Amino acid sequence: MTERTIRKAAMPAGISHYLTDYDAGRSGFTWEGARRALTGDTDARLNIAFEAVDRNVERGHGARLAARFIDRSWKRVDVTYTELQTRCNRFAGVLRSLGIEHDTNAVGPGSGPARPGPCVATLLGRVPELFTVGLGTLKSGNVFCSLFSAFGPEPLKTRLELGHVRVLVTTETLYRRKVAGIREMLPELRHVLIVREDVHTQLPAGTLDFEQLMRLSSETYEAAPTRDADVALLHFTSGTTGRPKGVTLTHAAVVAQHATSQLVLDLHPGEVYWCTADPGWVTGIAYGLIGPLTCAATMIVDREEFDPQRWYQVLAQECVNIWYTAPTAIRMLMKAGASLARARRYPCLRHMASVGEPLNAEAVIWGVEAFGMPFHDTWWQTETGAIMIANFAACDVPPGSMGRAVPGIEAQVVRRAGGRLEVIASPDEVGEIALRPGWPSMFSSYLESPERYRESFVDGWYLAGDLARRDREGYFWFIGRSDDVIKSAGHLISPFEVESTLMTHPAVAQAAVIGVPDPIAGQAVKAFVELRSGFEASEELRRKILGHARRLLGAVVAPREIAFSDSLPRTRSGKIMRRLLRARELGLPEGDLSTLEGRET
Ligand code: 6R9
Repeated sequence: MTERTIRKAAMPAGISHYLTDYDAGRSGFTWEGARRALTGDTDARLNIAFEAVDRNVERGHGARLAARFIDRSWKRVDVTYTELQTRCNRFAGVLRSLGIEHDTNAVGPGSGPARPGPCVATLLGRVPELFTVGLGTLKSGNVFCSLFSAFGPEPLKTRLELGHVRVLVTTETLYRRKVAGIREMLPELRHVLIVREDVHTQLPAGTLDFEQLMRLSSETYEAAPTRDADVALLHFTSGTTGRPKGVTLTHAAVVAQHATSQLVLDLHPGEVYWCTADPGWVTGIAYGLIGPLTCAATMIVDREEFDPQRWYQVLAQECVNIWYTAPTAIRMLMKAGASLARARRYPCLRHMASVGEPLNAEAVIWGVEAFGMPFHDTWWQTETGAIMIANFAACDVPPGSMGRAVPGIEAQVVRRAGGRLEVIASPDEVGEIALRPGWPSMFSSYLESPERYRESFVDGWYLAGDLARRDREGYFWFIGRSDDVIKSAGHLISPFEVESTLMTHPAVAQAAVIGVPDPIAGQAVKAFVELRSGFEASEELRRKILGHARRLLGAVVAPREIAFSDSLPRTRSGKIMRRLLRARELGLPEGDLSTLEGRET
């Protein structure tokens, strides 16, 4: 705690928080109890889509708005829980008609989990079809993967290959721009379904009309008899080396996503909730789709990109109660000034939370200035499948802290000592964040990398790869990553993936990519490039290489800056030392790399 700790807010009339007393909330919590509270039974079957949609219809919430989609001209498309159910059933039927179905014969030996079913991916923005396809796929027992629509063809190809994706749902524009050119290299991709933007144009060759298939499909579909350990979701995340990591989550993840939507986001039935995350990343699915629906909330989905005026309008006009956003967006709002925020009133707004990158203390305090309440930081990862550490609505908020472990989660700061781990007992000492396995949304594998998966666990703990300290009261304070992965504007970027793409340019001999501090995005991608002999460094060449990277990777992942270097620093074995480049960039003494992480945040 610090002098600046923001004392817990008074409860709004008529609402009682899900977690009122932290210690009591923790000690009274079990995951079995959470599963029972969600499903109301102890049935061995568990299906995410059933819990998110059908269960609400069963409980009489069918006429309630599940989601409201808002477009550029503020046209709203409202979808009730019953309508969502019908759309999901139709899409599950479409998959059946295409021969993409959950194969119950694939159930592993004994009571072991089924082998993952075929993968259905989306390459879509925030559109109603994403809900239909995501939940329809889960209902049919197949595996759902939402791909980031700003990716260029190169990262898409890698992910479609790695995920053995059989069906892809996308728009005509995205297909022509990003998929058509790589389609031939993807023999496993059997069907591409197009969500049409214009009904008059001819569909690209080799694709099917999404809506037409939906119309021909039945309105009813019985949820596949999936069980807790069956794979449901595939998310891609970035590592320091090698290909992206395919993280699988099981149907049991819904238990943790539901429990944390209540305990952390404090989401009550019927409340209006806005998650600003892109569906191409884990937050956009766990808390932009599944968790809030299991709470019978109404989701606001703004189809447009960030714009301060527009965001304030969404908050005010749509009467948002709970808002889950990210530090980069908050910093951009701060830049636009608190007076812009205060130009409107937000009588419905009662809880604000943040995730994805370090949330600086100033941003938390700015929340009070602009909205009369702090942003509540939350920490988790694709691999954890749900929020693990958080500031709770009914608890004090020390600005700059990520909060405390969620009920049901044992989180510690540890240090490696040989092959063992040592829990750091003394407060405020820096170590790695470690979580005790056993929570339902913990990832079940890294696709096709059992070794990488095993290596994530040491001595009975899952190691998150983040450095932090824990204070006397149990609050965690983020220090930095323990690896070279870059987090820019909330997007996790693998330096390796960017380096590999840069090296496909004929002028590039070697590339090293690091994150450099950026006041808004947290980190920006910077590349150091060594040229092949025969090429001269020039402004024109720099622009060409940048263009090449943007075209293949997409603007979000591509470097913002390229510096030419005569020789990149290497270890004796020839590995490029990104850490040394970071030290130079930060003006740190090169010998003193131990303090690097702290400076990076
Ligand atoms: C949900 C999500 C995970 C990594 C994580 C950490 C960083 C997430 C944070 C945070 C500081 C927070 N991160 N939340 N850093 N404060 N509150 O973002 O998942 O894309 O897998 O990223 O993001 O480094 O390890 P993912």
